[in-house]
Amino acid sequence: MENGTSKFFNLKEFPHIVRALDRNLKIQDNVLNVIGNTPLVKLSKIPKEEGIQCEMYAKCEYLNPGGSVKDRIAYRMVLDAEQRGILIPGKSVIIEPTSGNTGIGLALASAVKGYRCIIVLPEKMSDEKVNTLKALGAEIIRTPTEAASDSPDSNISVAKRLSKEIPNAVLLDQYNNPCNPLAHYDGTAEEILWSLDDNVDMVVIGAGTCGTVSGIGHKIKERCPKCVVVGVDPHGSILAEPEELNKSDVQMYEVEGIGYDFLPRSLDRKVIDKWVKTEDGTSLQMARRLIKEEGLLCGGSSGAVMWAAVQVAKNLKAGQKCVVLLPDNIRNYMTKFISDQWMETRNFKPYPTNDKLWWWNKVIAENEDLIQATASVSQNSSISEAIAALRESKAPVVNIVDDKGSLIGIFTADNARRRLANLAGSVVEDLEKFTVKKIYQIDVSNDSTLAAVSRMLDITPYVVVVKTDASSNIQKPIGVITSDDLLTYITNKSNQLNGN
Ligand code: P1T
Repeated sequence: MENGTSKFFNLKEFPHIVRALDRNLKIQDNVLNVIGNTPLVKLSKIPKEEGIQCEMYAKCEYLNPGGSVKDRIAYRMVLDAEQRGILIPGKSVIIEPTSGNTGIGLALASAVKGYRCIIVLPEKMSDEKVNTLKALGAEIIRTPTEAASDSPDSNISVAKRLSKEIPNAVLLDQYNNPCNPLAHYDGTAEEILWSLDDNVDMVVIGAGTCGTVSGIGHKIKERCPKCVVVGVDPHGSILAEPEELNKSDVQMYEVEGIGYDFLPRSLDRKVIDKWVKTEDGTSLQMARRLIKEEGLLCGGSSGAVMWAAVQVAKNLKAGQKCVVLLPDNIRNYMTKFISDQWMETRNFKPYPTNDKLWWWNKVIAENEDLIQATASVSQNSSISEAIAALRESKAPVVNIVDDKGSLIGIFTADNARRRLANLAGSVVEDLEKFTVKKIYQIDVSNDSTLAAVSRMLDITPYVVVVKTDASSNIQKPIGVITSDDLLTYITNKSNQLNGN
């Protein structure tokens, strides 16, 4: 320090690493200009650990400005509709059903170009996507995850209905719009072929609308016919072929963006040589490995694609080239698979061990005094009845049960207030709309430990306790545990152990 100011480095003294500037434009007109031209990055650790002989490359679509591969099709659909006079800046309203990323791409284009933008997405999709959309100025409508695509409550049906009701609305419709596969036929595929001098042996691509895999597949078949095109589809979806592959008990999967319950027009199974079915646990574990071992800050479907690629690339020889497309960014999942607790509470990762805490491995019994008793109401009850039950029981949740007494969800004051505040109209007396179905719960019939409860309480205010009857499969609600309950239990028992 001299005279109160720090002495800055003499930058000239240091060795310099100057990379060639190979970008063609020094200044971009707007951020939409930088969509595409994503890097192809060689993978090193994972292929080696998995005993893969061939070279593997990641097409880093997550580096697009909106954070996903879907920026490409969003911008392409907007440009096309503008050229055809369907979209008029300052006048038209863009409405789109999406799992979020196409929505972010459209909201990005809308922000730059001046459109009102309404995005309809299922509840399953992350709050991080919703917050990004809101920050971009989009309006959000959420639909039930379990609604089948052809039901009136699905995001696709709601978006269609709104596009008829709202003046000047335009539904670009990624499922039926040729610009979706075209963006990849003209863009993504050309880039991959350019990077590898038209010499690719395998491409592995996640399937949602299937625009990416069909568009790339078509161009690859023309220019590099030896290349094997692999589609990646989660269990619980019906996109894969042969159809037997799609037989599954899976009702809901966590990985966002891939899989559907119908065949979109933007799917051309002809150009897909092989399908791999994936599951949540291994997909999300692989996404975490891509981040931790390769430094690629990608999302969950990237993990599914990489897991599938590891299975099929085992058949390729040294010197052959396999491209894995990573669709979206870590940002969409900061409170989901990036969180250890989120992974643990879904059995995708073991709970951490802790030998220093006497209570950590304690198994919870049904009659444990740390469980607060809760009241139950039938799913046919009114909101007023649920509120009355909440008041009377003094526990923070009321169980909502079916005719057989099996738990289907919970009612909480916090959630009810939030939903009321978000309702456009007057108070709705329909308990279904106020039922929280995504709940953190432990089952006393499964030897659940206090470690599980403690880790869950890191990410939720209450853990619901249930007991499953092995023969009837009925989930009987037992009660609830809060941080307060756990803390009181631990301190009381610790005092007893210490003889106080
Ligand atoms: O739609 P498709 O080109 O098949 O891309 C599949 C895909 C894979 N991974 C993620 C994270 C995605 O978001 C998607 C597709 N997303 C949408 C369909 C959407 O509306 O955002």
